[in-house]
Amino acid sequence: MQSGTGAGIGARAPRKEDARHLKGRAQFVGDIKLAGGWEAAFVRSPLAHARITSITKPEGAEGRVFTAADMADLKPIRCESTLPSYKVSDYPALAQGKVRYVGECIAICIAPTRAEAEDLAEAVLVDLDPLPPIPNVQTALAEGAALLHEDWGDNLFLTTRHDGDLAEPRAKASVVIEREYETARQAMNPMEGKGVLAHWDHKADQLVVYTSTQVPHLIRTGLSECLALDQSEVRVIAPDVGGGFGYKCVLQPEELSVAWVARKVDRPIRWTEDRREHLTAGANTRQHSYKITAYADDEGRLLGLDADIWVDIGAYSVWPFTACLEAAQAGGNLPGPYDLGAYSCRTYSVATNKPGFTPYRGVARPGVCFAMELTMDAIARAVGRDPLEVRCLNLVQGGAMPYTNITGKYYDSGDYPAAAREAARLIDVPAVRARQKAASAEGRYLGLGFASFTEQSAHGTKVFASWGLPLVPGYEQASVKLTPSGTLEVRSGNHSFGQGLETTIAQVACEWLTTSLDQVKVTMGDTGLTPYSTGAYASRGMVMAGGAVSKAAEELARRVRVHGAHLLQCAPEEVEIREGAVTNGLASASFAEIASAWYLHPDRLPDDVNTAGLEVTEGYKPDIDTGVFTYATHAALVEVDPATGRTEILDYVIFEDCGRRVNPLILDGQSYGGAAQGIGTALFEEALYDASAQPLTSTLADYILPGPAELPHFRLGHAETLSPHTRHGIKGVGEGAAIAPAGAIVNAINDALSPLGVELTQIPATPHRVLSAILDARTAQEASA
Ligand code: MCN
Ligand code: SMO
Repeated sequence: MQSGTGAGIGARAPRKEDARHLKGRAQFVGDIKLAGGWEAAFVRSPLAHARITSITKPEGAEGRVFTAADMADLKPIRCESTLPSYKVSDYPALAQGKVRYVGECIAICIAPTRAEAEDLAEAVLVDLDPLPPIPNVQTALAEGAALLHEDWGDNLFLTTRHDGDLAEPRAKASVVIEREYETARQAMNPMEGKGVLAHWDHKADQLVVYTSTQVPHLIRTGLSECLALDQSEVRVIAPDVGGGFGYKCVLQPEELSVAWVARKVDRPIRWTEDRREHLTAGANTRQHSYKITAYADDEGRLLGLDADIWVDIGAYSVWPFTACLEAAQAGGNLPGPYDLGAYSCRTYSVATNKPGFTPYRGVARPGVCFAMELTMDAIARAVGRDPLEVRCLNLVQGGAMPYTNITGKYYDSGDYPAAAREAARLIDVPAVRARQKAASAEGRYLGLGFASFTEQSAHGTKVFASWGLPLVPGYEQASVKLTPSGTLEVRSGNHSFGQGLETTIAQVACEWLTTSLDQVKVTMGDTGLTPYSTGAYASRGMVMAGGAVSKAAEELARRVRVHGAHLLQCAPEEVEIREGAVTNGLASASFAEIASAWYLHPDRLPDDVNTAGLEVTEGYKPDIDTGVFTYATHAALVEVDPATGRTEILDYVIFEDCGRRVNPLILDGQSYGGAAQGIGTALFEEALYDASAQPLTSTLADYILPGPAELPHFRLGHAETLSPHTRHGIKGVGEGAAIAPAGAIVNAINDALSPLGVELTQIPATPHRVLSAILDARTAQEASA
């Protein structure tokens, strides 16, 4: 590789996309204006579980209100899976026969403005015959429960089993820890809600769909399947996207309805999700329950683990990740970064009257990390040892790498205990303990907590195939070209939606072509202009799109050297690329001169010139399918006010290793943003439902997001162990920081409140929950006194 402008891998460069965002010049779905465009509003179910007995359209609204009966030619979203025991739930764009959650779409109404469309929606009369609601896992699994999908016979999407032999741990354990843990349902709350705008382009003879998505090529595949269009008849464009977080990596029913209606009425139709729609119909992630038995010896060495995990999936499988993903990930990731002798686990993916489960930053791992890390601390307390020492004893040791864990995950590289010790060093454990002691003397409650995890990133074909998905991601392609004026163009079918890929894939191209970042034009997210990509999720963007750009840029650099050497009248071996030019040390040919020769003056190049030209498309996959594992330890120092139950985070440290860091500035942002979301999971966010499965948290006054005042000043540390399996040794890390906060913070709360005999096992640790735990502990102590 070459050296040059300092814009390559490792540069702490400001993001290319920031200028337009800061100036308000970005273009989101809501900003796009198409002549004759109308807006859509949905009639949504007010009941969680009911049969639809009739729908009456308002008079005079012909051609402006559509129901499932109008859309007989539209196929439902159907997620097949090859996993045994899995049951398929057809997810219609508009409810058919019955509704299965509050907020499910029943009709789509269109009008010149959103306000008129909403008025129309209010005038649609829907008669519903209520069915017994299934608000939670307990009701769903109870004897004689009502059925969400009648033909299933029960309310289980899927059960999985990992049967290990726990006889030895049971016989040898001197400590047995039994715990139940609960995590709340959440909504993801990207700043920009979902949005979609569709129209039929008669010149291209194509449905053109602008949609706020992480996965434009996947949406094209999904839309064309459901609309029975050839893929060439659908073009999907993801413009600027204001955060995805997993919410925007699946095909949504509104996308289907809008596309169908736009084609039907032959005019541009747009739907923009509002916050209330998001908080109700989009409240669909994170909710797990755990029952765990851990067997340890008297040093705190974990000998075996037995677990049951329930996931509250909601009503439908989302495409293409299915209801299988969350529980499969939970069961596979519970052992986390630990070296564990025996493991048994059963998972239950349960259908309830709530919106269907969508992956959210961390996918299952925030839950399993919470459960595992609280269990680690419980073991430490039981054997009377320091929780950090018990962690380091149990973590896969650096010398054991690469390491295949008990669930078959292949940890490619790194030193997990070193990261835990570095986190401890950064938070300064002796100073923290002294501060805690001093505070305690004043009647204040300070606590320290740790959480460690691994983040499987950029996993490929075999892993996704093993989850039985209807569609298996594997590789990635990208195009790189020198324009006639000698600037660089990068095209990727992946997308940049806040995580900075637009800048970092440009940096990867600069690594080979040593041009400056503002000389690179990046085109992403348009199926009409980019090679196929399944998109950015599962922390795969940097490894996959970065790898493809790197391969293409390497080949382009080779061709540029050949042409440049010819212009300099020397051999290609005698030249190198430096600062956007080819040089032999004596003279140089600029990219502009080389491009000009190729495009406009072939007379300057040899007769037998390689006609492949200055445009290269290359494909890439890492040399293993099992993904590359980033890892981290988080450490939190908190103060809990026993009078109000409020927790304040006094200090927060993240020590992380994601292999080669492409842009350290962007990565700091990934840590801050991820950890902020993790703190929401730990302390604030909870989509609540009542006994009839009515959502109770439908505004941001009820659903509490952490703001700047609730967030600590994060302190970060890094190791950089290159992965042996990816280009440049890069590992993915986009989800990581969201995984550990709940474990670290609740461990810190439990440490703070241990003098009161409190052990919290449920998140979010709201003031109400903390206070109740304190009162319960006091009552229990008084009863036993
Ligand atoms: N990066 C880097 N060096 C590395 C790894 C990553 O510089 N070694 C940078 C890259 O800019 C990359 C980003 O960090 O784009 C995240 O890296 P990666 O792990 O490859 O994740 P993806 O690009 O696939 O992005 C998706 C990921 C996921 S799955 C969720 S969920 C999430 C996340 O990223 N959603 C986000 N981070 C987000 N950040 C923002 N602002 N908005 C979202 O919606
Ligand atoms: S939840 Mo991220 O889009 O994998």
